[in-house]
Amino acid sequence: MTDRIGYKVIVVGDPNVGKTSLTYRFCEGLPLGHSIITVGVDLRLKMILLDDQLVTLQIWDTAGMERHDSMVQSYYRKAHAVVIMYDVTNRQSFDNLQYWLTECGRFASSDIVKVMVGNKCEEGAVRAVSKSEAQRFADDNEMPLFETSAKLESEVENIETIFRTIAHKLLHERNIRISDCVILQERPMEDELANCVC
Ligand SMILES: Nc1nc2c(ncn2[C@@H]2O[C@H](COP(=O)(O)OP(=O)(O)O)[C@@H](O)[C@H]2O)c(=O)[nH]1
Ligand SMILES: [Mg+2]
Repeated sequence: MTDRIGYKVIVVGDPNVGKTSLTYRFCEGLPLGHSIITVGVDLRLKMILLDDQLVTLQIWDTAGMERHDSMVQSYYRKAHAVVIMYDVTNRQSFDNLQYWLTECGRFASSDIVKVMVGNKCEEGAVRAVSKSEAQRFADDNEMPLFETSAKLESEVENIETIFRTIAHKLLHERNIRISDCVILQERPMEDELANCVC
């Protein structure tokens, strides 16, 4: 094993698509994961072993503040990757993917790694978005598409594949190597805490 590497991964999408469920399913299933709860953002850490490298993923979840403007910039700042989520049973959440891509374009680094995730894809779910339509949108925007269900225990491996794909792209395609916990030490929420009314 060589050096330790850390990446900031943010999860965006409409409220209720399952962002928290997905990150919780991924991070809390194994003993290495733990959460840090802050105002407006839940930050979870998860270590994975990728080609003999220990990679820490800092996964930022909006904690229900998806449309809270003052949070937006620090949320996107210095993110290495973004999971753009919709709910396959909710048409509006798919139609709003363009909004989330635009937000990424405004606030995130231009070379951010993007993956698209359609959630709530269980047997018997009443689909509002077909896989082929979602695939077209993903292809047009150069993102890999995953369909999953954060509700199902059996999807743990599939969900892990989403995050392993991200880490793999960052490490091998972009060759980005950030030493562990650099971002955590920056106290990114300071400006927003000063404005917080709670
Ligand atoms: N059927 C189904 N429900 C889900 C799934 N993931 C999340 N939910 C439910 O959808 C609601 C919103 O989930 P949450 O993770 O809080 O969404 P967020 O607002 O995007 O963070 C909750 O009632 C979850 O139990 C899923 O894969 N399938
Ligand atoms: Mg949430």
